[in-house]
Amino acid sequence: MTIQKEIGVGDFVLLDKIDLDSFMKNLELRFKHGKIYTYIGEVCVSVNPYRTMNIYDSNYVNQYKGRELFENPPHIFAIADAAHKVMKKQGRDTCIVISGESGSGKTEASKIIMKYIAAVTNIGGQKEIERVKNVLIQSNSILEAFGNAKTNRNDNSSRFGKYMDIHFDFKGDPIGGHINKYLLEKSRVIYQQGGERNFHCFYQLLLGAPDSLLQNLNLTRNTDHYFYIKQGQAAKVDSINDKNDFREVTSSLHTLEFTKSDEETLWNVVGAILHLGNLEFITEEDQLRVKDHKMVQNVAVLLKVPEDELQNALCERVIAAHGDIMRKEHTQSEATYGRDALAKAIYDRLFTWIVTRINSAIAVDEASRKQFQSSLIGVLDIYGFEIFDNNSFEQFCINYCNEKLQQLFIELVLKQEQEEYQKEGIEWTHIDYFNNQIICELVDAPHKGILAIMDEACLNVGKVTDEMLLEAMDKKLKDHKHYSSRQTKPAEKTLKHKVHFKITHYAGDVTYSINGFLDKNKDPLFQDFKRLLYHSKDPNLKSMWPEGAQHISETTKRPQTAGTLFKNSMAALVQNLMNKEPHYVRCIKPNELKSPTHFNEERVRHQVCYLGLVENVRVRRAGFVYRQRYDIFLKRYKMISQFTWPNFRSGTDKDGVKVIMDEHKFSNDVKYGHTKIFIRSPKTLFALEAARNELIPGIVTLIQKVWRGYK
Ligand code: AD9
Ligand code: MG
Repeated sequence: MTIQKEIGVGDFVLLDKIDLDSFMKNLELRFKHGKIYTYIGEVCVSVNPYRTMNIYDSNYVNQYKGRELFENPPHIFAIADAAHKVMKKQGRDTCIVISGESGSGKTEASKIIMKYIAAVTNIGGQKEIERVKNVLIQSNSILEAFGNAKTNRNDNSSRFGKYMDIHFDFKGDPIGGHINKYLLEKSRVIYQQGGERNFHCFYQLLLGAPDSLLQNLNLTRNTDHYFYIKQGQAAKVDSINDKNDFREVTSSLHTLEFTKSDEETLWNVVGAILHLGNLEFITEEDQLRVKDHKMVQNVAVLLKVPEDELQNALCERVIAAHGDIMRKEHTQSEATYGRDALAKAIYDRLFTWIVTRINSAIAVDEASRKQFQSSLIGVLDIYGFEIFDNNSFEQFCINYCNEKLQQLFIELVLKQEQEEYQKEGIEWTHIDYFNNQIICELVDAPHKGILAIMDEACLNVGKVTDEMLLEAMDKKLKDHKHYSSRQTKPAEKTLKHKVHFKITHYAGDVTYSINGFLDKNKDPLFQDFKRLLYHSKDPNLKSMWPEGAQHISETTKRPQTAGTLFKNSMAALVQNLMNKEPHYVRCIKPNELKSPTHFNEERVRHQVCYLGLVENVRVRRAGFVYRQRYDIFLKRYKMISQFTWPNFRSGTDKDGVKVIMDEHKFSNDVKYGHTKIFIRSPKTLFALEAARNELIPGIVTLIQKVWRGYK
C-alpha cells in the first residue's frame, strides 16, 4: 500500500490556530478528500461518508494491527486496536463509547470495530473462538431486524440502546460476551409517523419469507394490507432490500443455533402482531365483540392460546374485588387500547427473549473468566439524539440518554483532566465548556426532576391527565433555564390548555408533546393478557410471561415506571463505563440528504459545537498524553541514566526523574507536578521505552554475571 500524504491535519491538536473556524475548515477539507477520520489526541472524530469506503479490507487491518495511534493516518481501526492493546497488555477493562446524533454513523462504527477485532484475533484458528466471533458478528443482523427501523433521520435507525461486552482470554482472543439492551421504542409496533416504518422484521417477513411460511402464518405479501405497518406509507426504502435481509437473518439465526421451534416462535409472534393490528371491535346489542372473528382465530393459532380465552381477554377484564371475581366489559376504546398494549408487550418481550438467547450462546461463566484471566472491551452503540416534528416520551428518553453520555464525556475528558492539572499545580489556563449536568438534573433529580414529577402523577391512577401533569411540571420547573412550556391553543378561552413543553438540550431545543407521557410511563397491560400468554402452548412464549402464573386474587406490587427503570439503567451504564478505560468515537452527520458529497457547514458546525470538540482540542493541546507518579516512573526508567542506576540517592524521587529527563533532553516536553510527571508527546514516551529496551539485554547479562559470581 502506498503511503498517502496527509490532507489538512490528521489531529486537530496540530492546527496552527485553535478555533471553531479552523476546526471546520480542516474537517471539511478532509471530508471532501475522503478522509473521514481525524483525531483529537486519542478521540476519533468520524464523519459519515454516506458511501462505501475501501478502507476496511485486510490490507488496512494489517496496517493498523499492533501499531500505535500516531504511526498511521487516523482510522477507527487504530482506536479498536488501542482498546484491544490496553486490555491485553495491562489486563484492564476498556470500553469504546460511540456517540453522535441519529444517522451520524454509530452503528456502522460499532460493526467496523467488531469486524476489526474479529480480524486480528484467533490466529491459531481455534474452533470455539471462531464460533464466538461468528455469534458476535452475526447477532447484529438479528438485533437490527428486530430493533432497527427506518425513521425520518436514518433508514436504519437503532430503536434500542446496545452495550456489548466482549470477554477476552489472556492471549487477547474473544471467549464470549454479553449484550445489555436499553429501552426498545415499542410504540413503533403500533404507530409510525409519516415517512417512517415499523421495525424491519415485519417487512422482511412479508417480502422475503418463502410462500410456505406465509401460508402457515396466514399472511399475504401486501404490506399495505396491515394497519400496524402501513401508517408511515414508506414500506419501500431504496437503501433496503428486505428480501435479502430476510435471508441474512435466517442464516444468522442458524449460526446462533436458534432451533426450528425458536424460529417458529419468532415469526409466529411477528405474524400475530400483524393480524392484531387489523382486528377491530364493534358494539352490537350493547355488547362489545371483535368485528371479524377470523382475526381472533389467526392470532390465537399463532400465539397457541385458546381462541375463546383470547376473545375474552380482548373484550373484557376480570377483576377481583372484596373476595369476588367479576367480569367487566371494555368500552370500544379500552378494547383498542388493550389490543395495542398487547401488541407492544409481546413484541417487547420477544426482543428481550432474542437478546437473552444471543447471550446464552456466548455466555462466559465465572470459572472460565478466572481460568482465562479474562478482561473485556465494552462497545456502546446507543440511539442518537433526535428531533422529529412530533416528539414524545421515547424521544424524551433517547435524548436524556444522550445527555448522560455527554455528561460522561465532560466528566472524563474535560473536567477531571483540568482538575488534575490544578491539583498538581501545573500551570493551566482554565478552558470553559458547557456543562450539561443541569439538564441531566432537570430530568432525573429526585423529587423535582421531570421523571419524579411524572412518577408522582402515575401514583394517582385514573385521576391525573397528561395536561395536569404538564401543569405540575410547569409549577415546579418554571424557573429552570432549560425548561419552558408552550401554549398551543390560544384561540378559545375555554379550550386553553398546554400540551407541549420544551427542553433546551445540549444538542438543541426539542419540543415534546405531553400526550401519552403518563400512559407510556406507567406502561400498563391488562392482567388477563399476562395469564393468557403464560398458558400458551408455545413453551418459548410461556417463558416470556412468568408473572402470568399469579392468581387473579393475588395483589400485585406496583411495578417501577418505564421512566424510572430507564433512569436506573442509565445510571448503571454510566457507572459501568466509568470503571473502564474509555476510548471515544465522536460521529458527525455531514448533511440531512444522505449525500456523500454535501458538507452542510451549518449543521456540522452545530454538532461540533454541542459535542464540545473545540474545547476538547484545547484541553488536549495544552494537555499531556501520559502522567505517572514519580516513584513508579523512577523505578521503571532509572536504568537509562548513570546517575540514577542502580539507585538514586542524592534527592527525592522527583529530583531523580528530573535528572533522567534532563540527561535525555526531554525536559522541554514535560511538566513536573507535585506528585506526578506529565509528558506531552507520545514520542517522548516511546523514546524512553526504546532506551530502556536497548539496555535490558545488557542488564540481564550483568545480573547473570553477578549471580554467577555469587555462586
Ligand atoms: V441512529 O442514532 O441508530 O438513528 P447511527 O447509528 O448513528 O444512527 P448508522 O450507523 O445507522 O447511524 O448510519 C446511518 C447510515 O449512514 C448507514 O446506514 C450507512 O448507510 C451510512 N454510513 C454510516 N457510516 C458509514 C461508513 N463508515 N461507511 C459507509 C456509512 N456508510
Ligand atoms: Mg444506530
